[in-house]
Amino acid sequence: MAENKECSSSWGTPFSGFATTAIHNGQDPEQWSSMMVVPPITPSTTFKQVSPGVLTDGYDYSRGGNPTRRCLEKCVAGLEGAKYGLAYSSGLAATMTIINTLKAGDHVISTDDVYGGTNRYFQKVAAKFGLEFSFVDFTNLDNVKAAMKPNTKILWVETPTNPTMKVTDIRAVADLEKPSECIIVVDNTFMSSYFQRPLLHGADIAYHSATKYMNGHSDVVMGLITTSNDELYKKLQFLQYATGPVPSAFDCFLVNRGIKTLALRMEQHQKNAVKVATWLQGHSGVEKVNYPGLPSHPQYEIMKKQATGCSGMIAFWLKGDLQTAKTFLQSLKVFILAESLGGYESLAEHPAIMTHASVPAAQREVLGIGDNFIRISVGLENVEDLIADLDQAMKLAVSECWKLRSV
Ligand code: P1T
Repeated sequence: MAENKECSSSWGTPFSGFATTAIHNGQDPEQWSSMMVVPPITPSTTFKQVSPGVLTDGYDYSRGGNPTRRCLEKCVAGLEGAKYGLAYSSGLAATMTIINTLKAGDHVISTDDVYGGTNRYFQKVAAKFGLEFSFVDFTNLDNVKAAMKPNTKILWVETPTNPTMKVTDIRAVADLEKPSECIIVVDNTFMSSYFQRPLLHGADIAYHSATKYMNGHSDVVMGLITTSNDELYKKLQFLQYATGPVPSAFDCFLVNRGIKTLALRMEQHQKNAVKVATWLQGHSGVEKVNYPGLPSHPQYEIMKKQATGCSGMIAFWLKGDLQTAKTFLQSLKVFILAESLGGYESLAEHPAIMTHASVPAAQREVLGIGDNFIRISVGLENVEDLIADLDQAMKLAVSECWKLRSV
């Protein structure tokens, strides 16, 4: 994997190392009169003005800006090697804000295999306002070229994809011929800034559902956007203020704190996931495993080129049917059967019934999100316990499957 080194931000001290940036960027004690080492939670919604319109530190009302939020926004900008960072009240609020930069008649080409909520927002909400969406498989860029139109304004790339873990070559997308105003958004949720920094590969926006790895503790819902494009930043900041999907100061404090251990957490997620994916691959009850950190993944070489490692997300297909999958998921004792991902705890889910139920059934079938498809988020527990848990659930699922067949 490529080396994970340089970070810088025009918003804070540029540090050369990722962990140093995560711990110090935007956190300078000098910004507070009492020299606090840990940035304070600033719940105040409003700030006293020196005289009408004359502000101290640029704050007037917390929807427009808040000191705790600003610390987080600076920190994440540094992590992505961006000039600017912006925080929103959820990943989908950040999605909505990016889409709000468009106007009726504009066209978006999206990765076909995006998070179910992103698909639902595009097709069931944004499309109502006259925006047009095409969903294509970005693993073959001929599909993207064929879908391109003069009014294409956004290429929405989720890589790896949620849930089947397909990988897109970000640089190759950036090199495509496209209309002059067309931007590339990369949903970096599954990688975190630690393993992949899309702006360095030509993307205009790096996006996160910070609910996942960036926070890492499954106790905050938040979206983060970074960009180095001045004009785009102004639009996104204006929309943050004008439409109001902002996170609370407390949530900003928590995510800013979660980021301090991002490097350590991601290393351990990866170590555990490589062992779990390898074990799954060797199991007779498993039909196929998609983990981009293993050479068996179809886009492993692209992954090596553009990322410094791989997270705890694994997609796999059981040999069996819906009952096999249900028995497997219900039998897990350490993995928790729940939506979401990227926290310290291991989670498992059934995308067709849970996170991707809103994807039209025909599209789910094409994507391989079927009855026997499982997604897991490998957490930070002892990996031996995780494998033992999968093993006992697999035994029960396989025997259930045989029992049903013999009836
Ligand atoms: O849940 P929220 O913070 O609004 O983020 C939406 C989102 C955007 N992009 C990706 C790749 C995501 O995975 C998500 C949220 N995903 C889940 C809740 C899930 O279980 O897949």
